[in-house]
Amino acid sequence: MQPGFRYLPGHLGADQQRQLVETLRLAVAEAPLFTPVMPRTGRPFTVRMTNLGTLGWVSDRDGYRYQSTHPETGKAWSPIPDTLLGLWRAVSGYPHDPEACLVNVYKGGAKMGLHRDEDEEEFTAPVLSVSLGDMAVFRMGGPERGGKTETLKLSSGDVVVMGGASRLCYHGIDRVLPGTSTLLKDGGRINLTLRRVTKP
Ligand code: MD3
Ligand code: FE
Repeated sequence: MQPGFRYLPGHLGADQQRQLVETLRLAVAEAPLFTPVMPRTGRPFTVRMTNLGTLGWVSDRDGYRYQSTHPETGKAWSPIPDTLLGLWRAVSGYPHDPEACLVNVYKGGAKMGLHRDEDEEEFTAPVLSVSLGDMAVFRMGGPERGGKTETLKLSSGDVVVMGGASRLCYHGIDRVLPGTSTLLKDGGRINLTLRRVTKP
């Protein structure tokens, strides 16, 4: 894997995972999941999303961007819960708090194609990912599209920190493996990514 990539398997225990899922249920009640569409084509993502924090990532026909309000309700996103802020402060190595927590929900055959996270202004901050629910096949490449890639299975409770050179590398989710976790009653997977968007 690339320098700056840190894999913390099982970093969150079962109780912390259950507590996070409960917090997310409340957050989703305030800021419902939406289906983003690709810029220009309007092709829907297979992943549904919402956000927590002062800024949230959205994608629609006009493009990708961060904004302070939910695209459908127009309301501000709920705050990032203290447990996630504590996790960021403990493992990010970055001296300012995250502004965005993107919540990706994978049901059925949902997946995420190879892409780079480059809509932020602050690339010296890592992206921190938390996996919940069914296992996923995560694919990680290098800084150029078309380069060599490798895969890693991400399980519920795993934390990944993408800092340094890994921060701008291509990555995606090939597939979710059904029936590999009992955390979510209806199955599927939730991924949280904490991000610093603006330069402090
Ligand atoms: C490597 N999410 O939301 S998390 C995304 O599991 C995203 O839902 C995936 O890619 C998911 O943008 C993967 C792991 C991850 C997140 C950000 C990265 C890996 C990364 C940024 C740079 C390099
Ligand atoms: Fe990404």
